[in-house]
Amino acid sequence: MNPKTCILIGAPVDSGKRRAGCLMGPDALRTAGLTSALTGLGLQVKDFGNLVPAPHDVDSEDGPLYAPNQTIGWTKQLAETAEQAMDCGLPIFLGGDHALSLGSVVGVANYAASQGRPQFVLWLDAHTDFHTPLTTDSGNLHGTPVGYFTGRSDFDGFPEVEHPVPEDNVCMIGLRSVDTPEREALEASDIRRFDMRQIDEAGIAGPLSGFLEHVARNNGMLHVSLDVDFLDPSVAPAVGTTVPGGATVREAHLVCEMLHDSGLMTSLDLVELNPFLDERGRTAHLMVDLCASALGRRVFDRPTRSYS
Ligand code: 6HN
Ligand code: MN
Ligand code: MN
Ligand code: MN
Repeated sequence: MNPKTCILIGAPVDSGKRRAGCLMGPDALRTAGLTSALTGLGLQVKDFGNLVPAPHDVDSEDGPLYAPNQTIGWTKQLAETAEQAMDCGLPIFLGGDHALSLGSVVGVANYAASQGRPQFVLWLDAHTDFHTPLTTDSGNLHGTPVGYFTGRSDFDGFPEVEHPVPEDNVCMIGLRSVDTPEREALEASDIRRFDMRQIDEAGIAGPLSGFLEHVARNNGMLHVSLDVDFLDPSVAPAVGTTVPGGATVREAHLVCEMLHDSGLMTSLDLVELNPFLDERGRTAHLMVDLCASALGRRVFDRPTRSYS
């Protein structure tokens, strides 16, 4: 059953990298019509407004990491809010950069643990975001959320991850920019990963179906994290980390339509939208349309597919 209530949680996180602008993301998604797109599908929508980070020490400018204290403040706030919101419906985290997923995923995983259910994560991104604070070259913490929520070490000062998401419960699709330390760690892990070449060769539906079957067999809760740069920059320019050769509009919609048909998605991040880089709102509108597909918008009805 798909939940009937969506909870919009604005998370104007901009501390995950140096280039500013993602703080405008939540309001751009609202301006692009997110609420009416969802109510038009017969869903209830509650908007929790925009969060602020938990109190934190001021960041200095000379460390190897960019703005770690601010990201720690966001992680605490988001983890708490995410866990609470899971009781009210399907939370949609409006980013904000991808550092928000350090908090959103930990929060939903804590909730899943409280229900005695396993947490799964679908990572739709050009990047793996599997760094730790010690392996990142850029010092940008938006490149670390998967490392954090799967329980990698060296996240000093961050809240302890009580319920790490098991590697085998994580699936990445869309990859085409992977740093060497990420590649080495990933190859030694059980994380499922599909780069763009595999999508070119086999299509996107097969890898996704296989993962959805895995989620369903385990009665899992499924968090989906959609980074704007999953999409090709020609259709989604409003992101600081564009990488050519990304998903097409139809590939992305198909993923979202299959997610809806599966009935498995229990929470969603829409991240990395930088409205400062957009062209007349086209990226914001595309993200809203994808979100609508994930929540049931379709051209024609078709039988619901059940995975097991
Ligand atoms: N994202 N691997 C690069 C870095 O700086 O660590 C890029 C990270 C991109 C982050 O996709 O949200
Ligand atoms: Mn990302
Ligand atoms: Mn617990
Ligand atoms: Mn990315």
